[in-house]
Amino acid sequence: MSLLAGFAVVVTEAVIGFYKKIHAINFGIYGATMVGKTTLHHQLRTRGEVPAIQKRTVGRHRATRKSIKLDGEMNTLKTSDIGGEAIYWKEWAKDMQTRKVKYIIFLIDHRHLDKGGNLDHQVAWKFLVDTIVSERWPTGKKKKESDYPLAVSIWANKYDIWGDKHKSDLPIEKHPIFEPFKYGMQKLNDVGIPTHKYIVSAKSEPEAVYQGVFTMIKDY
Ligand SMILES: Nc1nc2c(ncn2[C@@H]2O[C@H](COP(=O)(O)OP(=O)(O)OP(=O)(O)O)[C@@H](O)[C@H]2O)c(=O)[nH]1
Ligand SMILES: [Mg+2]
Repeated sequence: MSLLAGFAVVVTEAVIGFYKKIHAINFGIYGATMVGKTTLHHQLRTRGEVPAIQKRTVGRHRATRKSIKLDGEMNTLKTSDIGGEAIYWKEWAKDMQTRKVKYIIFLIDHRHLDKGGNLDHQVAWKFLVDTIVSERWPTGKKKKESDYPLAVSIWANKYDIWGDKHKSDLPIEKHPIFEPFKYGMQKLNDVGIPTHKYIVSAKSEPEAVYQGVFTMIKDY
């Protein structure tokens, strides 16, 4: 490669890098209380082991940017931490509407596997899916094509806790932890929104977290 061509490559890469730094992709992170949403936000902000979070999130926090790097590649996300208790779910809808969220991560954990009667995730998931597939926002405003997300991913979090107890030889997509969410995924697919499944430990696996985010951006 000539010196000039080499210089052009360096400049192009710098421009792409700069663009990716200032151009943030809107992600929405939702899920029932205690699933690990605040933990995931910490992991996106500072790579490493996240200290245990004691406090429940109240309401909707201002959206902030997080630049994440993986294998020399960079992406900048914008996310807002919102409480998972049912009284805050309307804030998820507001977050999607005001920021035109492009990618959604719905976090779950193993509580429904441990206790079949626990429906925390299923009820929250139904609310989320109904809000997404609806032709109108809860405010009554009609949605435009650009108001729909590009993809929705279910992340089964806290693998470090449940991985051994709920071992499965099946591929990730077939793991029983995702079973109750099938119908909702089908509803999303029916309106043209692709779905994705992922297993992770947001608290202790930065690499897996970043890989999950990069996969969503690349594949959808
Ligand atoms: N072992 C383990 N614990 C986790 C993981 N992710 C989150 N936790 C713990 O789960 C608890 C709840 O995590 P949070 O991040 O506060 O959950 P949240 O979804 O923000 O909860 P709300 O704010 O109430 O909606 C905390 O004690 C975390 O330390 C994980 O991957 N592994
Ligand atoms: Mg929280």
